Amino acid sequence: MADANLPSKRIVFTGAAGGIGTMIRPLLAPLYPGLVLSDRVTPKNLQPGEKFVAADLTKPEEVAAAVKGAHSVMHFGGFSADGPWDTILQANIIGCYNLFEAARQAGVKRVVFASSNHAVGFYPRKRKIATDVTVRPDSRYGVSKAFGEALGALYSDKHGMVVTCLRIGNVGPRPLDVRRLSIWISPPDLVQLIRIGLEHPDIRFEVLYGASDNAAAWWDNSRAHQLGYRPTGKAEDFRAHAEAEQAKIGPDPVGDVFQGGTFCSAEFTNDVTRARP
Ligand code: 15L
Repeated sequence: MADANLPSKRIVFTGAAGGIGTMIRPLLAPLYPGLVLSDRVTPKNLQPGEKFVAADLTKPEEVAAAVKGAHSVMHFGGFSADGPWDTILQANIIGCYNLFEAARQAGVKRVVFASSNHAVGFYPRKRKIATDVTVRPDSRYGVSKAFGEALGALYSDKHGMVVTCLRIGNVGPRPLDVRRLSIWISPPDLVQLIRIGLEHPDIRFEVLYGASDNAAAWWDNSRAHQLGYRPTGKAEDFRAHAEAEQAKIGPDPVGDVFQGGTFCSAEFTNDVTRARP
């Protein structure tokens, strides 16, 4: 570990009341006693000993108050699916800017940013991609995640902030369908990646894929492995379940071609053959 005192330092976790926050809070609590949860609303089942500070990401003064005195921030807050432009603009564009800027002003050393596979969702499933590919967002949401990655690069290069962007696939106890066999990540594996972002001494700016050890992976996550990532989740262990669930879903001539699935087919007006590189 780079900093033996890190666990007791203030680490602010935005979006703590959301789906991912709810899954990983119990795993983070014993690792980081200094963790401070943040969201617009108080998380359900807040445990004794869990600290919480309310903050609306669209309000710079609330974000500044939340990150004051923080050593690190895990930024998982914002809108977690595609939505109307104003929703994405407020929560994920303005909110993300407010977070990075407040973090800079507060002297925050590290940010782990919850990016998404939807920043690169228009890559075809047939292609294996590394983390240095040009972004190909599949939605306004995907664009907002690419924006967050770009902000992270700016604050790293210009201000020396240590930033790790996790292009998260789909977090949960098991893959939900055939697409998720390629992009699933278990909660403990996601926590491993967060720990790398918070603790690894050699990081300046990184983009890593948030995926478990999936045989059907579309992503080359060798950089994460270089940094010590050893995922234990294997999507193939759940193939029968994923295929059974897939059988309940009809074919999607657009979404089935691209990594982003239904995020690609939603509002699609192009010809599939033209969209495919
Ligand atoms: C995401 O980025 C979303 O936050 C999540 O709700 C899922 O849709 C996931 O991607 C996915 O692609 O399965």
